[in-house]
Amino acid sequence: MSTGSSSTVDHATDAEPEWWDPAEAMSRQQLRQLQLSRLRATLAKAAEVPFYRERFQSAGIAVEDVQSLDDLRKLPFTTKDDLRNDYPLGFLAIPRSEVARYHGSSGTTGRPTFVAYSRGDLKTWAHLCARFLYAGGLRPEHTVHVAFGYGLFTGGFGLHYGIEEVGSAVIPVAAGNTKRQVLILQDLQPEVLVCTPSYALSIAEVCREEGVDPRSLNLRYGHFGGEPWTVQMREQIEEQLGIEAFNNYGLSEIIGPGVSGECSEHEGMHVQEDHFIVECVDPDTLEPIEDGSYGELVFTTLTKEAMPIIRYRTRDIAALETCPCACGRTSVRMHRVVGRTDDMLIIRGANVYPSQVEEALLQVEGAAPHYLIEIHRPGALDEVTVKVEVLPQVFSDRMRDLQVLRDSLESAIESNTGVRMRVELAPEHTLERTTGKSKRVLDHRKLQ
Ligand code: DLL
Repeated sequence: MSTGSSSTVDHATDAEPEWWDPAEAMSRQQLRQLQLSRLRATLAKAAEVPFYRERFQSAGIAVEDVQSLDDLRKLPFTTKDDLRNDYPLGFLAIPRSEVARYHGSSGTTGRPTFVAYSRGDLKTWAHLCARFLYAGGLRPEHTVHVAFGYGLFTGGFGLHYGIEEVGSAVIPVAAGNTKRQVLILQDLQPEVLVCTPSYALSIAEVCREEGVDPRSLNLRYGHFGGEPWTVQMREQIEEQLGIEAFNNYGLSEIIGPGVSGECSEHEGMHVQEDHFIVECVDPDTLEPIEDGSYGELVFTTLTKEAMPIIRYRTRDIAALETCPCACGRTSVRMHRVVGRTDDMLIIRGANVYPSQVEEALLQVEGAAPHYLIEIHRPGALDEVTVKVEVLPQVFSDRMRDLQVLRDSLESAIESNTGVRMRVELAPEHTLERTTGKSKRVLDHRKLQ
């Protein structure tokens, strides 16, 4: 059984393998043994990085003290601030001469957080992306349109090499120039689309504007990730593009895309546990959260050479599921991310994630999946306005119908979040579109 980074699929036979790498279906016991030995090797490597050496010392922990996976809990967490404090490359565990590539976090302001990859890391990364793409229907005979940014952002290059490892053809279109995307989708007829979920909707919209029915394209599957999206958003994408949509998750600090991805059961994203240990903790107490309950995800890398990371606090809120998946993969699955702790809005004392607003909006017929949440505090109390675009056929109707729609949206939001928000209906195309990660919140309280 292979657990390494090379492909084990035999393309010479006609029988279609169930998974890309048999390691995806190893027994839990085998997996735990593998995790422990990889964890110990990772800790030995990390202990050569001054940051971890000091952290381990001040926590009074030696690498030899880690005798079981439970001992992981004795180790300190790593945060984004730790990476920022050791900017640019304080976490590097190999000589600069052995670095094969750099990427960066997607923050648009301030300094990026750089991450480095060895040649071995790049192979592992391609392999992990190949696994989730294969689980979501990608086969060597397919052509894939990649509309993720190629650059410091890990989306474009990460998926690109995964697609090549499956043996499929890749069209590296990159993000932007949406009319050109439509042309390429029409002319090269790819079966698979890869981008952020919000950009998939923008592509569908521009298709229609160009007089092309997005459902008439040759697309069959889509692999979307890079930002939170709700089940309702998935339904919209599937409906508008006539495809089956798959979710995949990752973050640059850990490797990029490839940390987890959905199989065709759509029952959560399989965490690639032979390469990462995942924990779910209460973001306040940092105590473990039971399976099925929501908490902050924490990842430890097990095979990263250039930048091993121990117990990285992602700020992403999700739940873990350990019950077996019908697909046969044995890994833990994570539910879709509901939001980030730093995106959580505290409105009049209540905690609200933008995804709860999205869920409510898309349950009401007539609302388009384009919205912006604006928060002001004119006096003592927060006021929230949700601007939402309305489908064109609805917008041209009578005033009274618009009033009814607004009331329904306000009630849906209130029942989903517990907070009353004012809804402002906007005509089609009045809210800004993005080609990458969408911005759903404008918090004027922070701008004051
Ligand atoms: O967004 C890596 C990636 C690229 C994943 C393409 C999937 C596809 P960063 O730019 O470092 O890396 O941003 C990581 O994006 O902590 C989450 O908050 C969010 N995120 C990524 N994928 C998902 C997803 C890439 N499927 C941050 N659902 C993460 C929800 C996601 N949030």
